[in-house]
Amino acid sequence: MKRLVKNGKIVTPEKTFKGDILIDDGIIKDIAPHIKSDAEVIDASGLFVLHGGVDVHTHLNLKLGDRQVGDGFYEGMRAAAFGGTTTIVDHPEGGPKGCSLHHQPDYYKKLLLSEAVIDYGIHGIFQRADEDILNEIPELISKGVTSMKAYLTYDDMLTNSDIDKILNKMKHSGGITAFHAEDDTTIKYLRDKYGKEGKLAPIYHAKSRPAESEALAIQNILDIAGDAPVYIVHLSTRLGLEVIKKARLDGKTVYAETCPQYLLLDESYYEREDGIKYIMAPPLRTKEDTDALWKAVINGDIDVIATDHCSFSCADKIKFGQGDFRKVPGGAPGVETRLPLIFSEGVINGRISINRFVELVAEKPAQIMGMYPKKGCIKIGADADIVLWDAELTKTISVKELHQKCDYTPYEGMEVTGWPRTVILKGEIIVNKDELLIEKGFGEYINRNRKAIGA
Ligand code: DUC
Ligand code: ZN
Repeated sequence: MKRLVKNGKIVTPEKTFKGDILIDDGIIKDIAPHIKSDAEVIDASGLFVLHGGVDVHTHLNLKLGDRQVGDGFYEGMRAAAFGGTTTIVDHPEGGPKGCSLHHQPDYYKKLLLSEAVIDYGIHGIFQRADEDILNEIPELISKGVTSMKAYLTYDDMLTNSDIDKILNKMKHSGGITAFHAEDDTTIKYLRDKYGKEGKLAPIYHAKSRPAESEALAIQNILDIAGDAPVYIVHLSTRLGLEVIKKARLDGKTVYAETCPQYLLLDESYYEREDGIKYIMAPPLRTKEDTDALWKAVINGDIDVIATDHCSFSCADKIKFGQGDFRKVPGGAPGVETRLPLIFSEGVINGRISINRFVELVAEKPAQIMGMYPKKGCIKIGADADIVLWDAELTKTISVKELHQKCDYTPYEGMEVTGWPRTVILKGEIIVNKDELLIEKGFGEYINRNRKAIGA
């Protein structure tokens, strides 16, 4: 089916220009000021034409023991689509003890086949680093899993020797290693200390995971990394950022991802009556941290804005953890609100250009995670993943209006300007105003390949 997106203002990281986009068979076939065609016309007059959002940090369908997030694959992807995101890369939970490296990506792939409404990749997860696991790395990468995550805290935490082996093997296999960087020793000590002192209110969640623990963990990784590429997920502190900046001056390849919650919310939220909702790891930080992260978003030190969408419900947070921050399932939803929030706070508030906006939320994540130029850009030959963006539409965020299943949003009541009107994936209109127009199974697995890019 041929479609012609007409009269919009097309936005790329380099420029904004008026033009038409011709789509055939799901692919962008032409971009020009005026295209004559018998294709079905999608009128984009008065709207910006952006590439669909690429969110490379979600946890849909996550299950940790007896705790399950609210948004399964379908609900999370539906929410993403309504928020203008057409591609995600999901982080699975750890698999059964002793399982292979392939286990979780294979398992997720199977589940997603019949559930997906947008396109997706799947990250790998390192739960140990023995010879078998290391030997699996090249094969898993050849199947499109070009990025794998290691946690420096939680149960499947790795030693420095493990990290060294993983980074080396990933580098030689063309993969990138993502790190959840929080120092486990510090956190365990402080959680225990506050527990013994009966300091169990949500604010102690933040105090038990201090900024120094993030900086220390990042420093540790980068000391080991040599010239292997490193991707730091959900950077939340000024101190962590300083470590990354210094390592870059020393020639290291390190990418930094942050998320809307670390730019827009701060630790004062833990003092509110509903402070339990904001328990996530890393925790919300100080105003000084949010200011430093915005500065890094503006000057290019932050590469990616993703979400860490992890939708444990408020009901479950209360059920499991009321009265003890250590028992609250951590995480917050955000996949639907990422683009509007960053557009509103970034572009409308004059912090960044619309061109930098698309770089942060689509192009750079697609590049780093090996999906470019199929995804992340409006170029001839790319998938026609396009959002018609209304930069004047103002809405007040309310969980009642969102399309997630999760029962709350951390951004309830915020007034936000800039929302998608129409969302197109591979040339098909998947969302128009308030309607999802495709069936489960329309979303496809992306066979990622880092060699194709210049990130
Ligand atoms: N942080 C959370 O709060 N939840 C899930 C994973 C993570 O990194
Ligand atoms: Zn995460």
